[in-house]
Amino acid sequence: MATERTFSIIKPDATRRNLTGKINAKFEEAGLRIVAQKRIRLSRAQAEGFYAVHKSRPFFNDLCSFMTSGPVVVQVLEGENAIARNREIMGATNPANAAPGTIRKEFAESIEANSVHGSDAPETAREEIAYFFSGIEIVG
Ligand code: RTP
Ligand code: MG
Repeated sequence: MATERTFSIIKPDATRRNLTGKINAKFEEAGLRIVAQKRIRLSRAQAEGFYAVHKSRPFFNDLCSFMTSGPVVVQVLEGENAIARNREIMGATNPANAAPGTIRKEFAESIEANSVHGSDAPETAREEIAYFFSGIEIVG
């Protein structure tokens, strides 16, 4: 498997509790390199655009409100098999089902306020990276 890039968000529940460093340590310990990173405040339109795939789901409005409730840290992570590796480290969407040692098991507050986002496939990773970063902001 060649080196791969994935897109990550440290969500508002985690920035509010000052967990950015602890979450980044988990990525780095797992061999993922943070090749781009910025702290931003999502606008409603940016959140709705990012989660457009979920727009008919019952949780869509609450999710967009949550994602705009505080700063987020958007990131590009690089490494062997980075997309799957990152999803392993994040753990299940619902922290009640997340495996021990995962970010969501250790830090998530609820199924919605679950501390991190990670791309689920190569095509979504490419799209999500391009949604937030230009080429010169990514330094491998
Ligand atoms: P993500 O996209 O954030 O990496 O998480 P995921 O693949 O594990 O979860 P997904 O099904 O794509 O859902 C996106 C985000 O929506 C919130 N959610 N809330 N209230 C609910 O039932 C519910 N279900 C999902 C979570 O913040 C989830 O990460
Ligand atoms: Mg998802």
